Amino acid sequence: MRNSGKKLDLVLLFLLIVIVAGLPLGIQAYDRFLEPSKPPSGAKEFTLTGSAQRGWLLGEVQAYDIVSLRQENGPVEQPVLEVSKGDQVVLKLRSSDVTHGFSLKAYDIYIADGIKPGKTVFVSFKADKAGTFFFYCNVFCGDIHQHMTGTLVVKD
Ligand SMILES: [Cu+2]
Repeated sequence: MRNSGKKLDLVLLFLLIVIVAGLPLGIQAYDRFLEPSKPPSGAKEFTLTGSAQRGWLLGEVQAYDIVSLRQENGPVEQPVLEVSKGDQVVLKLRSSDVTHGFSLKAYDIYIADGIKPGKTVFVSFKADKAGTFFFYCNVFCGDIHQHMTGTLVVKD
């Protein structure tokens, strides 16, 4: 009886180790699974991940970074994207928490149904106007919503 109890403990311990070790791998695989398609080759690609605490974060935020991101109280990020006139630009828009939105008026880009966590919204356009343009979140997402902006610089 005692012996079988110990065996059960070992089995449970083993299961726990498998779960703890396997979870990050599973999350990574899931993140890759969410990535639907490759952007056109030669395009300038940027990933912007919306955070209701930190604004637009440049780059990918993995699922396992999100918990620490929520605890951090860093400055609001306002990224600057630089491209050259004539470049094809691909934006990969993601959210790390709540539904965000995206608007880049100068290029008539307006994401109407939001950027939801776990989904990637692709925006592709040709940067045919030189100048400095602002993009922002167009879905109210919390305290920093008004500051959730960034800049696109298209060099001539
Ligand atoms: Cu937002």
